[in-house]
Amino acid sequence: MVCINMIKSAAAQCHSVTAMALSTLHLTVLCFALLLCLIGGAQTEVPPSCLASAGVPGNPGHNGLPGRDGRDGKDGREGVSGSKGDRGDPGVPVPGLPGKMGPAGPKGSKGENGVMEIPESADVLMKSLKTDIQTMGSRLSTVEKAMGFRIIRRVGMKYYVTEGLQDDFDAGLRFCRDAGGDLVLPKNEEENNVLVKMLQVLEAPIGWIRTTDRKTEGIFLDTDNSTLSFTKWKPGEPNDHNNNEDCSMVYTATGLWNDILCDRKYHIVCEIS
Ligand code: MFU
Ligand code: CA
Ligand code: CA
Repeated sequence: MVCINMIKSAAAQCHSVTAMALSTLHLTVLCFALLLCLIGGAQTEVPPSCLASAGVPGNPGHNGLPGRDGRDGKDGREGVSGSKGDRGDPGVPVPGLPGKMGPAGPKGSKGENGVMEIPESADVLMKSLKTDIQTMGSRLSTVEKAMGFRIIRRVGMKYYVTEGLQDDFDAGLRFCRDAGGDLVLPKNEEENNVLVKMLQVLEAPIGWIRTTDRKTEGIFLDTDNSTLSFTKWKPGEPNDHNNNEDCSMVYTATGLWNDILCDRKYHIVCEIS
């Protein structure tokens, strides 16, 4: 479009300034512009008679739009080496995998026939463990028997137990043996005191103890006929009152013992050990 306007302007000037003497420079510029327009395919109506006239150059056009971004430049030169880094944390030692198994060595000579034997220390340990297990089993059995009673007191390695029942001496013996124990027979002061306290709980003034002179009058023994290692007879007892007292009891009030008729009915306390 600029080109066409330029030629039109040149043509207009042709008619008015044909007679004017044009400088050689003007003529050259005009013809060059016209030639460029014709090469670009522009449709013009340039008069054939005006090819020689030249116009005045127009004003510069406006700035064009910014071009597209160029391509990336070449890589720069390699930089200077950085300073040495800090020492790393200590590594965690991890054992390596085992190596491959080596080739089999030569076959050894036949050894002597051995004896199947557990090392001394293991043998001693086994015996100790068996003893411990037997002891625990025995203690557990004792505790389980005692647990069948309403009132239970431990004294040393024994349990004194009672259901608070009253009966004659022989019924008392059976009752306690049926429960896996025996009618009580204190073997020391501590046991005698525990028996007294249990009778107090039962509010019983008297309780049976397991000793008689049925075998030999005047000689009080355990029911297995063994002699007594501990006694606590009330002064003057046993007296075999009316020549008819072969069984024994303890007074709750004093803890002292007395021989008495075997068919009396007193509180029964058993011992389990
Ligand atoms: C004492 C005791 C007897 C009985 C009697 C009533 O004899 O030794 O065992 O208890 O009293 C006098
Ligand atoms: Ca007697
Ligand atoms: Ca008596």
